[in-house]
Amino acid sequence: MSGRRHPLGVRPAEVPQGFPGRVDFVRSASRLEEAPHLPIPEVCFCGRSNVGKSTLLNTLSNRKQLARVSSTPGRTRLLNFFNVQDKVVLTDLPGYGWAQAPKAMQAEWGGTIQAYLKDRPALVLCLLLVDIRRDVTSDEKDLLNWFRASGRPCLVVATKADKIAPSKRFAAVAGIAKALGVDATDVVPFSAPEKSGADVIWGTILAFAEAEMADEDE
Ligand SMILES: Nc1nc2c(ncn2[C@@H]2O[C@H](COP(=O)(O)OP(=O)(O)OP(=O)(O)O)[C@@H](O)[C@H]2O)c(=O)[nH]1
Ligand SMILES: [Mg+2]
Repeated sequence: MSGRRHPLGVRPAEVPQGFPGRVDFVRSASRLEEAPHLPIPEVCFCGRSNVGKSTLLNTLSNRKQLARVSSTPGRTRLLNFFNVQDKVVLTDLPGYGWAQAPKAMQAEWGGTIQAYLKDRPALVLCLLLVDIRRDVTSDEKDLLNWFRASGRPCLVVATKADKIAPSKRFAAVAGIAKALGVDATDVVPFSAPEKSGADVIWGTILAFAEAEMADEDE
C-alpha cells in the first residue's frame, strides 16, 4: 500500500520547458580522488551492469550518445560526471555484479563505488536502477538497506518498462517495492523508447537539487 503521493514524499519540481538543454561531460574518474569537485548538488545512477544506467542518462539529456550505451555488460568502467546547467551534476556509476569480470576488477569497482557513495558530500540523491522484468537480487537489497541506514535518499527506477505490457507494470512495480521494502511510490517505471517516467525522474532530481541549493543560501 502506498501512503504517499510523491516519490520519497517530495513533490517533484516543475521541469522547465526545453530543459535540460545542454548537458556537459565534465570528467571520467577511475578512483574517487579523480572526481571533480563542483559546488553543485550531485545525483548518481547505480545498478547492475546492463540495467540501463547510461540509457537513462542519455534519455534525460535528450542525447543519443552522451553516456556510452552498450549491449555488452560492463562497458562503463569509470565514474562519469555530467553537469546539467550548473544546477545538478549527474554521475553514471560503473555497473556492479558483472559476473564475467575478473574478481580483482570487480573488487576494485566495488571499492570505488562504495567510497563514492560514502564520501561524497555533494550527493543529494541516489537512483537505484532495477530491471522491471527481473526479481530483485540480494545485491540490490543490500544497496537499498545501506542507503536506508546511511540516510541517503534513494529513488528506485524500474527500467525497460516497455518490455512488459502496460497492464502488468503496476504489479511489477509493487513487487519490486515489496521486495526492497520501500513504498510503491518510490519506484518509478521508466522506458527509454517510450520516454515514460522521465518527467517524474527529472522532477524528483530537481526537487532534491533545489532543496540543497536553498539550504546553502540560508
Ligand atoms: N527496450 C529497452 N531497452 C533498454 C532500455 N534501457 C536500456 N536498454 C538496453 O539495455 C542495454 C544496456 O543499457 P546500458 O544503458 O548500456 O546499461 P548500463 O546500466 O549503463 O550498463 P553498464 O554500463 O554495463 O553498467 C542496451 O542494449 C540498451 O539499449 C529501455 O528502457 N528499454
Ligand atoms: Mg553504462
